[in-house]
Amino acid sequence: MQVSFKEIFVKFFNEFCLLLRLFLSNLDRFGSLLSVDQHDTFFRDNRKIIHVDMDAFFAAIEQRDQPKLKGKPVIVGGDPWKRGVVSTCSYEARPFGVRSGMATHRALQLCPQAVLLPVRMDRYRAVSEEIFNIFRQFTPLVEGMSIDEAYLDVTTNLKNETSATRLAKHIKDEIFYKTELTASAGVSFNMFLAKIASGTNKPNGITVIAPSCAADFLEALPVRRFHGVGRVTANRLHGMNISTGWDLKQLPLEVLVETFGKIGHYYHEAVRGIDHRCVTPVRVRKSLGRENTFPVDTSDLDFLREQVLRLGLEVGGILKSIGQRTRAATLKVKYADFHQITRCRRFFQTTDDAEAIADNAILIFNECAKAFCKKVRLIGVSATLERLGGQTPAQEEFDFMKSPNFT
Ligand code: TTP
Ligand code: MG
Repeated sequence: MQVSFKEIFVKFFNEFCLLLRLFLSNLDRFGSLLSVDQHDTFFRDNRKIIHVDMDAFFAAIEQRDQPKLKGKPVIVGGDPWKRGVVSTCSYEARPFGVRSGMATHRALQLCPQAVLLPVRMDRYRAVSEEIFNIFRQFTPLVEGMSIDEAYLDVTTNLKNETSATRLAKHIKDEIFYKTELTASAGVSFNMFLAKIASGTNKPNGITVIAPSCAADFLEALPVRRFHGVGRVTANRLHGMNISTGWDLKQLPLEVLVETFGKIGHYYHEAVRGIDHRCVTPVRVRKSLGRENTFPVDTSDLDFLREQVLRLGLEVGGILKSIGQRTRAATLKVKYADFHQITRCRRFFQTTDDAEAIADNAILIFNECAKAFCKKVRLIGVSATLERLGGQTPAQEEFDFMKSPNFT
């Protein structure tokens, strides 16, 4: 009996499909055999992610170190007479309207009985290290986002615990046992949802967004709470009569991209609970920036231009010294009323030339300066770091804004 090539091919193809189906239905068992990269790819949509964020981190450490401050409004921040700003405050100060980033002077007007303490960065860094060591007892897949927050991929974990919720409780308990500090945790199947979850029930809470609840949760969520939707975008959305996730979901992708540019793709996916990012233990720094808060607000354009030039040269110098190149420079301007703008300009090719970076920053400054309507409080210049493969990150502003606090 003669067997044709086609028949052999079909037989092999069927066998292959069967094996593939068997493999996919047993992913859990195969998981432990996979490398970290393969693990991330295969489990992308079937993962268990925990986001942990410490509560009132700097202030809570101060209250722990000085028990007499427990239960009292505590503000950690800069000198009100030197235009200092609030780094954070204890939950007792929050009902008075005190917030991170506001002028300390204003915060003390809102809550005069608050105890004001200076920032002790070394102390907070040491506690942060303790907390990250605890995270790594549960999984090696820990991605730190700032001094007090991290994502943990616990799909498989060092405790062999199948419930991510139980694990989150265990992590919180361990943090409290070792540091006497509380944390809030969010549990879900991707990073975007885990982050929203951890902020839902603060302080000292756990929120779980299971796959079956994600759509309802996101549809009811105010747009302002979507990570990446700032005040300006939220106002724009409200102007379009869009105030919840459900409203946002009704907008077609084309409209979102037309209205908001590239970030429209992100909104389209986020509101559907889609986020394929993997928890990456070593986060590559995306940008490097320097900024200056002036002793008095100013609208002196020559002075401001000189500052931009100086900051641009400084950033370029650091870039060269660490052997990095940049593809874009960003200018940040904070007005006297704390309203802030960032503008980015790309180079034709990557550079590490300090003068080119400074020139680019000046060009942006000259374009923006025409529209300066208020006095300026702070000005900053940052360079987007070149990534392997030559890609420029889409959201470099986020890193830029964070860097001054954590460097
Ligand atoms: P956050 O986690 O944003 O704030 P928090 O931990 O104080 O309070 P929450 O319970 O809402 O999470 O930031 C962590 C620390 O980073 C914070 O304690 C102080 C510091 N920080 C600044 O220095 N400047 C800032 O603008 C912000 C937002 C934080
Ligand atoms: Mg926090």
